[in-house]
Order: sequence, then C-alpha cells, then structure tokens
Amino acid sequence: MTDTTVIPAGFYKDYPALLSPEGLEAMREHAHRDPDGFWLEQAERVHWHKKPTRGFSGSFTGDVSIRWFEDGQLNVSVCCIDRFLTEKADQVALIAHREGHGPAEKLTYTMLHERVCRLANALSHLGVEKGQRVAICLPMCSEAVVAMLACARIGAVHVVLFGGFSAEGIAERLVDSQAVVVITASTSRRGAKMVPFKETMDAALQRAGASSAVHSMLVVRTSDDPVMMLPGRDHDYHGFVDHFEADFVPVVMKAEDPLFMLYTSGSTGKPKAVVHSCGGYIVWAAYTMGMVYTFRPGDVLWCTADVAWITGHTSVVYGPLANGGTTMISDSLPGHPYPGRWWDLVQENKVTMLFTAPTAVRSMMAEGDEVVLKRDLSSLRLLGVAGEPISPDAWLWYHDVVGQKRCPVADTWWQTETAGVVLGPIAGAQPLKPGSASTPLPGVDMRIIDQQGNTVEGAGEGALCIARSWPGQARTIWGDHARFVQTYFGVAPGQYFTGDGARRDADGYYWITGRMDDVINIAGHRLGTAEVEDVLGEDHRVVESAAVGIPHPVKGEALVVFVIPRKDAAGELTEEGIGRFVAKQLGRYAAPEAVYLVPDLPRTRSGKIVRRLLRKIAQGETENFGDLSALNDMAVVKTLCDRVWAQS
Ligand code: 6R9
Repeated sequence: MTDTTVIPAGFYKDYPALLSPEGLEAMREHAHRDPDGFWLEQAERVHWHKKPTRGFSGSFTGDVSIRWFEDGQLNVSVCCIDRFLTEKADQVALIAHREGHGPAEKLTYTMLHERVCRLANALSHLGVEKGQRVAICLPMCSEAVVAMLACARIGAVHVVLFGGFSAEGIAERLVDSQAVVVITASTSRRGAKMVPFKETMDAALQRAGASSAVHSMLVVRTSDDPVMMLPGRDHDYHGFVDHFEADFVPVVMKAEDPLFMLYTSGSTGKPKAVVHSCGGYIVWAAYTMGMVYTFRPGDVLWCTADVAWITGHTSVVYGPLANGGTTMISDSLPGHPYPGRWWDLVQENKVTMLFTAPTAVRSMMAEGDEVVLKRDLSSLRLLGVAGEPISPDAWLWYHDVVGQKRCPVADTWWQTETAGVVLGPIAGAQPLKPGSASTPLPGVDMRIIDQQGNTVEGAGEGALCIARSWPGQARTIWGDHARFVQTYFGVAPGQYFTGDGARRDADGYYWITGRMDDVINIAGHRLGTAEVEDVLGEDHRVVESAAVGIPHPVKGEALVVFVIPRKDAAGELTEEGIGRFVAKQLGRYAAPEAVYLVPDLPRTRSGKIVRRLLRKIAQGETENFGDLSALNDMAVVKTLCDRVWAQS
C-alpha cells in the first residue's frame, strides 16, 4: 500500500467546506480540554423534552457501564421529524426508488409524520408497549424507514433483520430478541433474484415455534405475487395501518432507554445484538453525519446501504433526518438491469452526496469509465465509502472518474458498535490520502496498542482501540453483558477494542490493516468464521471444518471452507452440496467461493488449526509459508495444496 498521494485541503476550490483547518483544530482542542462541555454542546443538535445537564457517566473498567446525557429526555422521532414540521414541512425527507415501480416515491416531512403516526397507532393497537421489540425485515422501501421511526415514536426497540438471512438465521434472532411483532414484505426483487420475504418469515416462525413471542405480522405488498396470510396473525400493511389516525403523541423516553438493537458477527458462532440507546445514539448520528456530510439546502444524500446494517440505520435514516436533510433509498444494484444504472439514478434525482461500499466502487470500476462519463453527474459534490478497506486505486477511480476531481472522497471507518463514523475526514478542512480513513472525529480518543498492551505514540502499528466513551457507543450485548465486557474490553483493559488492526502514519492518519479476530468481510457484510464452522458442525457427516477469508477482487474478501468428511460419508458429501448448505443456513451472502473436502487440517502440536496457513493455501500458494516448525504433520500441507490445485 502506498501512502504517498496527498491531496491538500484547499484542492477543491468550489467545495463548500464545513470548517476551516483552524476551525477543525479548535473543535479538537475543545473536545480534549472539556469533553463534557463539548458533548453537551453537540447534544444541542437534537430536540430534547428535558435537556441533559451531564455528558458521560459510567466506566470502562470493572463491569463496564456506559451512560450518556442521563438526565435528558427526548423522543428520537421528534428529533427526526416533528422539529422540522414548521420550517421544512414541504421539503422532501425521503426519496424511495424501487426498480421497476416507476418514478421514485417522495415523502415530505409532513407526509413522513403522517405515516409514522399511523403506524405508531397501529402498533399500539396491536398491543406493542414501550421497551418491547419489533422485528423489521423489509427490502429498501419507504415502509422500512417509516417502521423504524414508528417504533422510536412509541418507545419500542426495533430489530432490523436482513432480507438475505435464512429462515434459520431469522428464527434464531426472533427467539433471542423476543420480538412481539414482525413487519415484513411479500416478495421483492434484488437484481434478477426473487427474495421471498414472507415465505422465509413463515418458515422462521414455524421453526422458532413456541420459543418466539411474535403474535402479529404486518405484510407490505411489495409485489403482485400471491402471499399466504395467516388469519388472526397476519395483516396487510396498508389495509390495516392506513385506517389509523395520522397523529400520535410521542412517548417521552429517558436518554438511556434503548432505541434499537442490531445483530452483527463476532468471533464466536452465536450472532450478537448490540444495543443502542436513544439520547447518545441520536446525538452521535446528528453529529457524525453533520460533520462528515453536512446538509445544505437542496442536498440529496444517497447512501446505498441496506437498512439492515448500521450504515443503513445511521447514514440512511437517523443521521440525514436528524440533520433535516433529504435521504434517498433504492433497491437497485449497481450493474442491474444494465451497467450504469446507479449513475442514471444519481442524474435523475440530482444526488449531491453519494455514499457506498468499496465493493460497489470496484464493481462499477470494472464496467469501465465510458459508462460513467456518458452521464451528467454534475449534481455530485461529495463522495463517501464505508464498510471495508478501499485500495488507493479504487479510491482514485472514484475520485477522478466519478467525482471528476471536483468531489472529495470521504473514506469513513466505523462499526455496528460505534454506530457512526469514528475515523473520517472533514472535507475541505484537512488533506485526503487515498486508502486511509484519515483521522478520528473531534472527541474520539483513538489509540494504537502494541502487543505488550502499551499505547503507541506517533507513527506505529497495532490494535485499534478507543480510550474514552463516545455518545454513540453500544451499551451492551442484548442479554449478555459479560460477553460485551469480554469481547470489547479484554484486549487493553480500560479501553474499547475495535477488533481491527491499524497503522498510524507520521501525520496521524490511520490505515486499517483488517480484522484481528476471526471475522471476515464479504462485500461489506461481516461474517464470523465460527458461524460457518458451527453450521457445518450440525451435519453429522462432517468431522471438522475450517472457514477462512481470502482476498477477492470485487467483494474484498471471499469465504473458503475446508471440510473433513466422516470416512463412511465421504461419497455422500459434495463440495456443491456443502456450499448450498452454508448458504441455506446462513444466507446467500455467506455462500462459499470454494469448498474443499480434505482428509485433515494443518494443526499445531497443541491441536490448534493454523488458519494463517489455510488462507495461503486457499489462495493457491504452494510455497513461502513462513515458519512451519509448529506444525505437527507437514504432509498435510502438500495434500491440501494438491487438493486446491486440482480444483482450481
Ligand atoms: C460501518 C460498518 C465493521 C467492520 C470494521 C472494519 C470494517 C468498516 C471500514 C472498514 C476499512 C473502512 N470497516 N469501515 N475497514 N476501512 N473505511 O461497516 O459496520 O458492519 O459493523 O463492520 O468493517 O473491519 O470493524 P460493520
């Protein structure tokens, strides 16, 4: 990786910078000198029923307790809608485009308010109470945004589930969260594929049986496909919701009441839901999105992330709306139905800020420059990425071809657990370095910790940690605080460990080196290798398996699985069958790139699988394996190399 390219802060002559370099420094200095004062000032970005008088209370040691703005009271839907109803009543809040459904639907702040209130009434009518969980499993449609805000309005905790999850995956999450109501869709198209939302949800509920608490389901008819409805449990979304009143008095929440929980992958097999609370989260969403994106009159932000990921929560819904912006969603894919589809959407909707994943940038780059250059993209003023590392090459292509060197590219590093951008540039106020997620936002105390647990000063490499809490920090793992403490505070005591490694250069810019735990990142989707191995362990014909991630030109990383079949089952298990099984159990996004049936795996003398070696073998390497002295059996290496070679 090269870090020699530096684009000076003043490079973008026409870019309306939020801050001057001095202004940014002053903010950093204020946050450092007086953190409580700084964050209470940032808390003014949102509307409070009762203003908080304290910033952080809690501790990063012992049992770890994270609380922000504790004596404040608010309702997040008011922060995102009601407070704009006088000034911006007729401004478009949400543009919802659906492929093959004609022009995009446009909801003003007034219309959004009406829809959110009707659903809030409908959910209350179904008996949903403050603190109960509501599962939302929808494609990218306006109802998804409305559903999240309606939960916020009644104080219910939303749990957005990805439509690509399998019935098993959804069942597990419904049981764990004890959601009482599900909001889903009939079927939906994703590119050429049909996603059977309702059918999968029915299968999930059947699987969960009495362990699930779901009593009602609202079904958005996102297609004309026939859909089976269970009388008494299932309701047609619009047929049911649209009869309710268009006003609902928001439930006043304490700052620390939970707003939502969101499942993500870690280094053990069981997916975990991290919990975010009302006050800290919405201040953080307003702050991070306001700082990195800024929102000026006429701006249209299109963040292409699915609402089921944290990026979809913060950059699609809460961040833009808390800033009084216009946010756009679309269920389209970059190259479908034709190359350049996204550029047409940018042009048609006069998108000013485009925010996507590096994997999408790489796939659009592969379509060639002509596809981009044929379109009028002059509405764009800022480009962004998040979710995985972007190479300087892809960064420069995005910057030079898409942005025509007019638009800064903000590479932002963050996580489900951080809820919003932690590392990212303030365009116009600081230089940009292609391939680097630049510097921490003011108020973030980022550290690099070496192998001995010491803080690295200046340039250096190690574990990426954060030494002080920030308002949007996840408060706990749902139902398992001990796991929260162990996962995030076990590496450097008293500090939050991100799970990532990073290098800091002499200018203080951060270069993410990748996950340090067993999490792989496929096209921006986190997947724990242990999740895959657990699923394979369910098949009694599998003795043992090992899943690893290898570099992939478009998806960033791809999954490769090594499986030891039971001797008597060797003929029954096939590579394709195993691939299909993993995709069925975990979801299509987890479909392995390659599966190898092998007689054994490389192990140390103490029996630990040597994943580093497996990763190399999976990439087709046959030598330069480094020090193999710890291996208990060298012969297995040759067997595996032959196996991979034979199949490639
Ligand atoms: C927002 C999101 C978090 C993990 C994170 C890291 C990787 C995110 C990145 C990045 C390099 C960036 N990641 N942004 N790696 N550069 N700009 O993606 O949240 O789904 O929880 O994933 O993604 O490894 O730890 P989440």
